[in-house]
Amino acid sequence: MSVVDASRRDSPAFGIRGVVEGFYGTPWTHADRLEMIRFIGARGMNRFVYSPKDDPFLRRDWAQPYGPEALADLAELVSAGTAVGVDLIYCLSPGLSIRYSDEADAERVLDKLASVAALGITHFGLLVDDVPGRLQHDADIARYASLAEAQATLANLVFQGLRARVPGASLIVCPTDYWGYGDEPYIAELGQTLDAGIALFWTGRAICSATLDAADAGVFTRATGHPPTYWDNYPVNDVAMGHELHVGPYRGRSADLARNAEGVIANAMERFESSKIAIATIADYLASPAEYDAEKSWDAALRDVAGRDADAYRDFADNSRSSCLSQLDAPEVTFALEEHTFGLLIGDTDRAVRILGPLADRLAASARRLLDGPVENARLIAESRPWIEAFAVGAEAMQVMARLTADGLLETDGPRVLRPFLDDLRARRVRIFGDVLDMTLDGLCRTHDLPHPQPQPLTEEPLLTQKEQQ
Ligand code: 14T
Repeated sequence: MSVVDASRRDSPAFGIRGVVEGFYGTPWTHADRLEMIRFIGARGMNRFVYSPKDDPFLRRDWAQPYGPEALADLAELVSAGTAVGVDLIYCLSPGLSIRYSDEADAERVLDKLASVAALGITHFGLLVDDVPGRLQHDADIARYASLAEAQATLANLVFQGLRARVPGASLIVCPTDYWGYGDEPYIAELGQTLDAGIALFWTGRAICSATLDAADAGVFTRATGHPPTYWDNYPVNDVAMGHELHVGPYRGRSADLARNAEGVIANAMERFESSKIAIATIADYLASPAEYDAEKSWDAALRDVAGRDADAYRDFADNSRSSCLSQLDAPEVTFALEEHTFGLLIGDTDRAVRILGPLADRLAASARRLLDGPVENARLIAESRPWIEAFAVGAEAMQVMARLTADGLLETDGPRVLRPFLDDLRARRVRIFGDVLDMTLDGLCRTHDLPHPQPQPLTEEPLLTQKEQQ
């Protein structure tokens, strides 16, 4: 038996592998959903979790019945999924207003789920994430000792009702506290009270977890009695992450995670086309965690999604790696800038520009290619445009840095010439090049002989006026 086979046996692939439309923002279109189902099905994933946060029929107006058009759309998602091996998990989020103690409310949940079960859906989710962490209705406070007890009671009732109505139905619950060590009192009580057949979502140590591993999954499993299904908040970039574009590869998930976890569902970005890059790498990891090579998978994903612009897009995306998953935000530029700084410090101008000069030229050319087109995946570039435009500014700043350095003018002209680039980059409010370019430019814009940074005139004019006044 080969080494690969042995490692596969030790770290089995995941049973549940999918994507969730679970971001805050404008929901994807129906056409997008169809396309995503086909995209992930072609890559071996088997679940599409339907949970757009801003769809009123799922959250605010959860009890409201669907009209015929919405039902027809859902039916089409189901059949598209069936064709490619992807099952839909339909999720309802009644937590904002539901009375856990009210059996009529439980019936309303069941009626809503039954209305989509009629379309062939058999997997369901009951999501109570991002709702108040305490009971609010007086009747609930009187009836239950804890939020966990109230939610588990409702989920068990719904699960039994589903089983009676839909043969082979499954239910997964997303808890209110959905991240942490996995053995906190709330999640432990919820898990222990839930019917053993109900699955649980969990995002790991944090809302967006840097790592997921089998040891943590084991803690969760022991405390709750249910192995976690990870709701992995990558590549999603909503709420406070809107300035980052998550187009880097999947990282930090251990090769043996499947030992103690049911599976992984990746939360996507509202930016649909851009999400495909990370999702393609996630599909590779989930199919074979032990063999997953993040950079190799990423290269293939970039070719898949960006087509013949993959090299140019890679130059851009290599500088847009900032996320909770990534230690290095911009590896190649970081190296070049470190060399530049070191060359300056040891008085070796040639060394200072040797890496930076050609790299800056290459990145600037890639930026122009992506911005000026024509490009193969126009939607990808349109979604990424604010970040690519900032990338172009940064690449040009590095070209200017290299030229000033080569001409021996960096110290005298640097502050004046580079300051507008730094201000421009900061004003764009998108994260690109991590911190490294900002810090380098900031350092070069400070004049060393002055103890305090001097306010910079916006134009030459006030300066002339000052001189004239003297
Ligand atoms: F369901 C949960 F597992 C979960 O992660 N819920 C949301 C999710 O839909 C959202 O996309 C994600 C990333 O921002 O985080 C959860 O939502 C939040 C997280 C916050 F920190 C909403 C508000 C927050 F302050």
